Amino acid sequence: MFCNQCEQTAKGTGCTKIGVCGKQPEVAALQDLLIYALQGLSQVAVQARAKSVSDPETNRFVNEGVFSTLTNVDFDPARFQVLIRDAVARREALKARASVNVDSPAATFVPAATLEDMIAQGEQHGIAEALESHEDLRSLKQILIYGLKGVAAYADHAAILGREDESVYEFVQRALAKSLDQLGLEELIGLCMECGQVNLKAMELLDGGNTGTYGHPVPTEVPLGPKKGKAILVSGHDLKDLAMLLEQTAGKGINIYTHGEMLPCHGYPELKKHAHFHGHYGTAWQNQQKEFAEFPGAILMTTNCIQKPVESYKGNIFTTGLVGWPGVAHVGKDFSQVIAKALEMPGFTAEEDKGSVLTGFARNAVLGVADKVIAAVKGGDIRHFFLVAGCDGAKPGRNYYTEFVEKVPGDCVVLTLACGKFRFFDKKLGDIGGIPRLLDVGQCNDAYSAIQIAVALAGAFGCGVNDLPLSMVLSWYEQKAVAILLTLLSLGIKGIRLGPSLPAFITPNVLNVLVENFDIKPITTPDEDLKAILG
Ligand code: SF4
Ligand code: SF3
Repeated sequence: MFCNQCEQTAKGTGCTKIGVCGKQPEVAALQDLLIYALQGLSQVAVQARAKSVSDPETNRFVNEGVFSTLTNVDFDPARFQVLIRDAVARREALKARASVNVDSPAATFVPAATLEDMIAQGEQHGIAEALESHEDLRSLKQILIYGLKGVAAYADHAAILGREDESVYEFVQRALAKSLDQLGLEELIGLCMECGQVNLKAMELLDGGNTGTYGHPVPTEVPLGPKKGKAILVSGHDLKDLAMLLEQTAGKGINIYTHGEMLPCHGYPELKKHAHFHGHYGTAWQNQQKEFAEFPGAILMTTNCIQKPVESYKGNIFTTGLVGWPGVAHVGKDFSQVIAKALEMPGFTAEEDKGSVLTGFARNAVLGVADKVIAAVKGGDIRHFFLVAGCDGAKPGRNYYTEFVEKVPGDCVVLTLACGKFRFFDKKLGDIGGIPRLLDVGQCNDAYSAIQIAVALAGAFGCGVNDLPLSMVLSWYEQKAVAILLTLLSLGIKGIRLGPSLPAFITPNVLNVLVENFDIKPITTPDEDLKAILG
């Protein structure tokens, strides 16, 4: 196997024997084969679109397939086998429907009859040498394909809430199809920038879906301690799954807790109205084996990031949607099995006070007090804003982000989003004239919200985003972060600090291009970086 798509890749170069994430070589091969099948399907879809044929179901299928290969989503070989066969069946159906004839190897590939032979096929279509032999061009193709995984994830979440846009599907398929061609440096850089723009659109669609369905988040205090009683823990990113679970558990004496990226859900009016939507449990994804083992109720995983469940809770955890782990019960949108498990389990035996955190500072809430914020900046009360955002992960170097936030001077405000916030989310940083110094904007996809806040502030100050007293200190782990980084670069945002380590798939030459054009830099130490930013 070879996989280098995430930040924890083995030795900082690539997982070759087994994934550090727990991905088995056969799953890696099947994921590669699925991408290949989707590239072939996309070649056909591009030709079909040229004849004004676009199939809504196929469009959604392509994104679901791509999303399934994102880190920590699906580890189940059986599910990939089905997706690969489905991709080929849809490809042939689309050829017939649009009367197109594409005879490339990817568009005519036939999956082997057995799982074993499919795995062997997958090994021929890896993301490494087979994709492109020139290392800088391969680097750019990997950036593009990994970025597409992030776009597909956000677009899929948005589609679940009824928000779709043909331009997103068109790009994902065009880029997948093109990734099989011989492309030059300029063309690949252009596609990566376009991927960033399309990701902005996907995040906008998702923002519209989330706020349009559940209202604009409002500042909300979320308890970190449990309530006495039966419990269900919901992890992942999917608001609709949570909403359905809240409805299905109403009046059943079960309290619902968020985990990881679901924390910001507490701020949405249509979710927080449920009296049994209690609080938040645990921290980021990489601590789940310990934290889930101690949770006395059922656990529902709605998207990434699932980790290998340990025996002690394997019978209590359920997956839904695109998430999968072999041997873990996969449920649809009827959560009766999850509810039955929660009722069977002891639940929390006593109430415990573990303090609270604030969430709900998405664009509407922050821009609602924009006058106050602008006055505080003009009056010198707020010196600088830091967006300390991105993924969490297991590496010790990620303490940088905790220390950085601790060391941010008292006249500066920290905006945060995504699961990296768990490095500092419960710090009491106080406020500046009533404006909290730590503002949780939301999930990773709420990078859209943070961008809107930055654009509005730039408008108010009559300057560009790069001229604002704002610095971005980002952490990455999986491919949604790649997509967000491409979005920020495509918006011309400069001087981003990135850590904890740079992606293995970026070659020195590609890094040079990024440094020259965007002044992107690796994090160093909190003291040095703060000094460089604030002087
Ligand atoms: Fe390795 Fe990350 Fe790929 Fe998992 S997703 S196999 S940890 S590079
Ligand atoms: Fe975290 Fe997986 Fe990236 Fe949504 S939950 S940010 S790592």
